[in-house]
Amino acid sequence: MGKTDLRVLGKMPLNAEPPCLVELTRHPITPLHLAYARNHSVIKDLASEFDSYTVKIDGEMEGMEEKVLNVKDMIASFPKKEVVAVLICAGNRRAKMQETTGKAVRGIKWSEGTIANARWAGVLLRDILISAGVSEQEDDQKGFHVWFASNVAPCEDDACYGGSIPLDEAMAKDGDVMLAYEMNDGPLTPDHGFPLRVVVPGYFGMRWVKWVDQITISREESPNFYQQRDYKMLPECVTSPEKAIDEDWWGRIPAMQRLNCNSVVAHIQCLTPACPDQKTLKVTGYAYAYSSISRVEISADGGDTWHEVRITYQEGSWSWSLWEGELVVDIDTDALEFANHGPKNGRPKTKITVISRAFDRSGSAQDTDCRWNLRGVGFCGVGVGSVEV
Ligand SMILES: Nc1nc2c(c(=O)[nH]1)N[C@H]1C(S)=C(S)[C@@H](COP(=O)(O)O)O[C@H]1N2
Ligand SMILES: [Mo]
Repeated sequence: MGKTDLRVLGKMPLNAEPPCLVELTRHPITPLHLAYARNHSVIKDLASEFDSYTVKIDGEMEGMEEKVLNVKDMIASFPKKEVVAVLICAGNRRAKMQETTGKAVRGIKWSEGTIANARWAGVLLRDILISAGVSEQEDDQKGFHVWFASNVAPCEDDACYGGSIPLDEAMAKDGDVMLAYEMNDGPLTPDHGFPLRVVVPGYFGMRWVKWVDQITISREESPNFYQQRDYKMLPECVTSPEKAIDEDWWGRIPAMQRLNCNSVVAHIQCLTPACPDQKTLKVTGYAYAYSSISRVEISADGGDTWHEVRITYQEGSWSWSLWEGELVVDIDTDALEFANHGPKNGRPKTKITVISRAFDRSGSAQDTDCRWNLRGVGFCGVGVGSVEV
């Protein structure tokens, strides 16, 4: 699948992420060979079924009639819309949560690479839903949800893959929720959902249903396992899967939907020092939020003082933000020699840790107090990187 550049965390189904954040963040638009793969089922190659591939649309909303849309006709008859949007797994940074809290989390131990900023093209879901009779009146849409399902393969925990989003999100006049058939200016590849996948800019990846073939309007959220029994930030007191079920925590905690505000340190480079007891560090990373990023800050003293960095890339409303900044750090050489009992291999080394935090356009800050949760989802503690100087 051309995914040889990824670190494979699971072969069957395929789950893999790019191994190097320096390489990942070098590209504003993530090239396909660095786009992570997250699957709860086998990857279906539907190329031979393209001509007959259909999406069924139905629902319990007044005025709707069941519709079966052939994908080829759909692509030909609805306007093409393009959007740059970042796709992020809710389990991104799971390993960091475990490392930071010292408590085991359940799930694939993703590092910080389950994120791909891509250019998507497809048809607006809004246009499709209107053609199926969904009301354009906001009042009529309240309380409804749009279910997406893929029936092409059985999944690990359910007969099909599914999820839902609130209908008003899909119908928003300035929204960009789409059924995409292109990624980075080419047709979707089988692993990213060919021939059709849902793209929900600003929402976590599990709602971006691949190989989508069914759309349903309902007063309830999707009953699918991946909406109801996974992808929820359970409270800290829920320490086992049994407890989650016995005390009905899955039923009580809302499903994760919109991206939280988050930042990650990708790389720290030590620039040539101006004087021996000072180091200039160049720090780079990424950040994202539902309402896009307004500011990112870094600190080399554990958060006592923060320095704003430059946003070097941000595109439209839904992309990730790439950032870079310089920090001048004082090194106490006397203390260093003492701590290391004198220079060993030429000169003593010390480890400098840099942390990051982000702010979004709505004024919210990254929730860096982020706690442990059983499934290790939504981790947004400070971004952390370190370098030996
Ligand atoms: N049909 C289907 N759609 C799916 C999934 C899946 O397992 N099956 N995984 C979801 C999850 S959890 C994520 S994070 C993204 C990953 O998309 P990618 O593999 O294109 O990176 O797809 C989502 N859509
Ligand atoms: Mo995911």
